[in-house]
Amino acid sequence: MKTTNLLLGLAVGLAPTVASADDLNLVCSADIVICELIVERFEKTHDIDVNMVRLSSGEAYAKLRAEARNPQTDLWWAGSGDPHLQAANDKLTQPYESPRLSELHDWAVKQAENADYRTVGVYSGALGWGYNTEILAKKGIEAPQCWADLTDPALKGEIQIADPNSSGTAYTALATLVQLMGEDAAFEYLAQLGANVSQYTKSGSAPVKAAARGETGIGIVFMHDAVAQADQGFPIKVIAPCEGTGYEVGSMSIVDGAYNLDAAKTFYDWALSTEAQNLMPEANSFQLPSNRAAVASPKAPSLDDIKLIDYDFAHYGQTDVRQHLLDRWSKEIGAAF
Ligand code: S7P
Repeated sequence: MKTTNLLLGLAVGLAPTVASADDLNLVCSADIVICELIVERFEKTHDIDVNMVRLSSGEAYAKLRAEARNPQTDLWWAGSGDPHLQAANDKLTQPYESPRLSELHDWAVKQAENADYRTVGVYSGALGWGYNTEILAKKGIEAPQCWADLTDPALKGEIQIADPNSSGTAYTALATLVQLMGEDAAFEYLAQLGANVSQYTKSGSAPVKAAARGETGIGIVFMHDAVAQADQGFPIKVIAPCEGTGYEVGSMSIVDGAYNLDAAKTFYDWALSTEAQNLMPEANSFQLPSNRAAVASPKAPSLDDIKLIDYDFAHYGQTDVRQHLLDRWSKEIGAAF
């Protein structure tokens, strides 16, 4: 929304509800640095003003849901795929088949097919953790290589992970553990893990940022978020869990009833281009791009080197499945904290 419209709205005491035709109201669920870079570059090459707000994936889904009758958002870019699939299930987002679909990796197209084209994959990355080598060495704690190692009492107070209600990363972790262990065993595991957790953060990447700065020993995050900290010179080592792990298909969706639909489609097509996807490493974002011709950073953890589970996106992106797991997490893990 142009600043003048916003000021006018505020001057007459009204919340601005509609935007002018060449605006785009974007929710961005990746790291703020790439959110800002992608907006800046898009605006440079298009005659569209972008109003961007950064929200974690679970929060973004909740915003779309709250606005369902009067959408204030046009496009939701990035964030882990399950909440995008849930939004698609709930028909909060609308089908769109970009002309660039044929340029994408199969996993990105499959994400679109699973949602009747109400979402699409923009990048991918595996779940793991980063640990602070100095903290663990100082405390004489052996570096955890497996999910099982994280429940070692020696790690009491040394682990951070996000709250899956707000964070797509943490929901990926929850769904991963359920797929690895079965639901009841996963919740038993999470209760044991909880004894070592010092904080459930709102944002998914916050735990490894805290580990990088010496505030905690370990942050359970997407591996590329741990790589970003190591790449900035922090004493972080990145681990892919030995038992296997889940991964995300970071996604993008156009909101059902989007006011600025043409602008949303223009951004959508651009965001699937090599030009846009090649920007990611510039912002220290080391996910694997969905456009086959985009260049993955050599620093991006390769999925071929990681023991991946066959993550069932269609199932864990279903509204009732995600809601059930989140309710159970809140009752058994969050409330006990
Ligand atoms: O930082 C990049 C990234 O890990 O953030 C997204 C994440 O889902 C958003 O954070 P929340 O966990 O707070 O929702 C990922 O899609 C992306 O790779």
